[in-house]
Amino acid sequence: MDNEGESLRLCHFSDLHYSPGHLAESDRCFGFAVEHAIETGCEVAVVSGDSTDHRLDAHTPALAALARRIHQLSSHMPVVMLQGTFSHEPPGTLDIFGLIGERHRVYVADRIHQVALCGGTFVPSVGAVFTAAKLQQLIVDEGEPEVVFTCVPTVNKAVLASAVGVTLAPTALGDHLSAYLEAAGVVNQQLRRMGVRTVGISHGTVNGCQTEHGVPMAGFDHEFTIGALFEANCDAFMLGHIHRAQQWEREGRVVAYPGSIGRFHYGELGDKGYLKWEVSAGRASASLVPTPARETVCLDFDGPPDMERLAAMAEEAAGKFVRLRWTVDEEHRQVIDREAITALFGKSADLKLEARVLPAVRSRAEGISRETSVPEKLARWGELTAVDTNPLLERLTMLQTLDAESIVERVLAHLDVGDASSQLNSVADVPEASPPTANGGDKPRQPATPAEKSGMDWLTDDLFADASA
Ligand SMILES: [Mn+2]
Repeated sequence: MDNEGESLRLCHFSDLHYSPGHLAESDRCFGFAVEHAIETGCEVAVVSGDSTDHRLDAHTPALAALARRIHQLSSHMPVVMLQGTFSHEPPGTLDIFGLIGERHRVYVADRIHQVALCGGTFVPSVGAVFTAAKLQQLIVDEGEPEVVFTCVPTVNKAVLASAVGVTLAPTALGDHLSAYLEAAGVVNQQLRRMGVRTVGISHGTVNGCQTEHGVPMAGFDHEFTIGALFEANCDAFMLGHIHRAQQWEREGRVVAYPGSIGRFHYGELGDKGYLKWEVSAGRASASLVPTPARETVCLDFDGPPDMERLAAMAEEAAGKFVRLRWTVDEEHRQVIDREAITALFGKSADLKLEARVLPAVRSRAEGISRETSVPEKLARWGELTAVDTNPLLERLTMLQTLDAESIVERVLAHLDVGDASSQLNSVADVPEASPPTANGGDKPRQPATPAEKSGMDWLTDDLFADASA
């Protein structure tokens, strides 16, 4: 049959991230998408990587749920599943899906190669691309393919690094992939001339694309440039990995990410969904069909949350997933009533409270560290605390210039002088030291130390005070 002008309807899902934690979100959204694709007459399905979120045991309900959806799809159309990020989808995870096709086959693409879909059968290339001879043979044996896929699953950077060296690996990856895409481009151009549709499938980052948080991905270690992808000469290039839907068009050919099937994190921008593609030789279009992804609301307060504003926001956040963040100084952290806030958002699907407490930073003596000598530091401290530091400076000089014995002698000498003057100054305040005369026959206490003699108290009086001052 001749495909020219006739378009094939493909459904393209990506980043399903099935896991116990995401099961409800993944399955509500992927379930919706699968049913929608079947109802609206899609003919071929593509899952472009990260079907699972991490290593899943065989008995995990999430794995069974995913298998059920793939099985459901395969009762209506052939399915291609591409290997995604290794940490999300350990190599080998997809193998089992190759066994569960119902009326149609489920094809697992876990190496760089091309594969033709001919009358419902997947015929893979032996090497990285089809040779001209093999293509001729294929058409003779099976008839003209409905579509030929160029598959570029996640490349294991560790393997590449061991081959080309760690420093070269990041850029070597891009170089290797663009060399491959160029080679595939030659074959795809041939196919187009024959009127055969060509579709690329890959999982990776296009330099300059935007993440789900609106951050542009710019760097030299990304897998692709948009130019390299168009070099592959595919009518449609179906991408996974980036969770935000976006697309690029050049001369009727389109490269697109559907983004993740559901909303797995707070603050993700834009609609979630799957892409419905119309692909004919030399022309493609993709439109996003939104899935019922959960709605998230992110509230941020610089300071304690305003309860009146929160009450108003809570009304609108009914049924949604709410994340409330605030930043407060340490001394205000007790002001926030978490229970009252939780009560306000009782109608929300979930409430996540995240407090950021700023530690109190007090400068004890500003500028003290800039002074170079101890006397200068002391003087600075005195300035800041309004303390007369002159007496302290005298003592500091003593400590710095005299030995312990001389200091003691000096102090004692002061105290002896003080003994005389204390008769004038201290007697009234220190009754114990007053002459024991008319005290009803009590035995007079004998002053035992110079301090007691001078009427001073070891605990409270300044024994070093200059008594003559
Ligand atoms: Mn992903």
